[in-house]
Amino acid sequence: MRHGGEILANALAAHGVGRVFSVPGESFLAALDGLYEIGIPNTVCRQEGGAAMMAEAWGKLTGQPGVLFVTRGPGVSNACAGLHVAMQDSTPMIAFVGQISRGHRDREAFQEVDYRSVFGSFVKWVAEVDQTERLPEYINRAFHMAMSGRPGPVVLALPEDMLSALSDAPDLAPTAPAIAGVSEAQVSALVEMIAAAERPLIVAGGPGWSEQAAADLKDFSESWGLPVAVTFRRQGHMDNRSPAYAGDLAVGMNPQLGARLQSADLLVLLGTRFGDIPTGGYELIDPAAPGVAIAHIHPSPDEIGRVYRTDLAIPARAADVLEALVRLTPPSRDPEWQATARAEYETWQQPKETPGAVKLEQVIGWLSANLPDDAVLTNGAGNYAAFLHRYFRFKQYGTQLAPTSGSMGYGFPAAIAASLASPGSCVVCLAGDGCFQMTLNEMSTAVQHGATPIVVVVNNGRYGTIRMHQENHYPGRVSGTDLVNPDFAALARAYGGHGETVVATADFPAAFARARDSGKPAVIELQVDPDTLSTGQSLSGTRAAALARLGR
Ligand SMILES: Cc1ncc(C[n+]2csc(CCOP(=O)(O)OP(=O)(O)O)c2C)c(N)n1
Ligand SMILES: [Mg+2]
Repeated sequence: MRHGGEILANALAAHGVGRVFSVPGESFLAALDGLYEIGIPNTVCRQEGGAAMMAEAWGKLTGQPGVLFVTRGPGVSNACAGLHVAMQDSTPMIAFVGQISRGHRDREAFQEVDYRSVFGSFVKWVAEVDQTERLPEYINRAFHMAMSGRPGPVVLALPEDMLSALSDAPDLAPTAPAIAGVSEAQVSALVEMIAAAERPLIVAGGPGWSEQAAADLKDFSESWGLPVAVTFRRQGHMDNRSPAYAGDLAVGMNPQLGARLQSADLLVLLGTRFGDIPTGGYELIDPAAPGVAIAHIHPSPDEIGRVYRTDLAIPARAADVLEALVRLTPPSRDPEWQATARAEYETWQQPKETPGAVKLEQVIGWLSANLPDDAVLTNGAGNYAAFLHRYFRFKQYGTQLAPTSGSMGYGFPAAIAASLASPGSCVVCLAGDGCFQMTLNEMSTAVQHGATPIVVVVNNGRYGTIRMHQENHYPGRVSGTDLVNPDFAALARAYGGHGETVVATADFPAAFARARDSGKPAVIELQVDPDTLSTGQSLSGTRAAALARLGR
């Protein structure tokens, strides 16, 4: 006989779970006991939001579900931020959450949550385990759901008395992965479409890629003479140094790449959902009248045809389609279309000077030129991130950890997870002053567990992104966007980390070297000119319209 916590921990071990992330609660003591018994490392965090983002980043990095344990009510409420990232980013993740005893249900007992109604559309699948002996079955299904088709987060609620009860239920071996294959006929149809097109554009994105898939995409696009755009925060899907790489369809994208997307006569959507961000809010390609042939490859048939009608639908993983394509002999193609796309990307990457003594564009340029190829870069949300997306060249798959969902606070916990996954490796988190303060309490988690990420905090003393929108939409009426900040370097030292403050661009390389050599989690505060990140040239038309509307 084993208690539910032991049964659960054995099931995790059977699924190859090498680490879990948690904030403890009295609701799942039996699960903690099971983890202790089996010896699965438990990264105990300071707040469930950070813990959930670490688990999500673990899922992104490894392709296997990141596993989280949080308590009921307040614990799971805090964890929502990370669950939402996993949902929008299609990341495999399983959150085990505590629940009140079965006999108290529906009385709104202490910290009770009706998980099925709360998480119905928030996560991919939610369930509550009522019988101890069915734990192995539910956990198998949780892993299956997190990984199948379009991956995503699963919430599994564990009533306290169910978890501590004894059962003689046997372990279950993991279920076989359900991976849709690609047929020769589908590959031939795709090849014909590409051969017939004059201006084909590959748009690569989505989850479930691999180093091999990124290498295949590079070989395929280079030898076939095809330009490749990647979607928002999926820049590691191809070596950015390749002559086929044309840039990212991000928020604030290169307008020339947007124009190229519009002028293409064939879009090969490789693994991406192709939503509002790569299409400029569905404006560059109108779902009602797309005006372009579309071949859509996605592991979930339900995502194909969801927003855009398609001419060729291949419900398969991009990796498998690329593996087939890379073996074929390419037809000849005019090199012009690919070469101009690349030239436009390189022009876009030329540093555009910002005001002040610390030039963020130069700092990112230095990182791009000097970090090892396998350095992992993370970020959350804010205008500072646009500099990373624009000026950094990602060289390998798995080197970009960033929320396509635009969640502030993500970069630091993601960097901790990346550092734990590969101890001693180079992991750099770029964070805004606002962004970092959402999860910087995890600094002590990093110290406790031996993670050594380097955080570069871009301090402009404001929620710069929102100030930019505010100045454009309501000129001269600033409110609610100023920040009074701590001394970030001193704070890092107080946590037992390394701290640096940089006030001139030229001082950055030495500060970075000291941070790297410290062998501790490190924070480098960049004191940038407030206007660096809040002047919205791209919105100047909006600003003019707003001024006219307000009669100024
Ligand atoms: C969790 C969360 N809360 C609020 C927002 C809205 N938001 C987007 S960017 C931003 C400001 C970010 O400030 P900071 O990190 O300092 O970066 P900056 O824009 O100044 O470069 C805010 C508040 C968000 N995306 N996520
Ligand atoms: Mg800021």
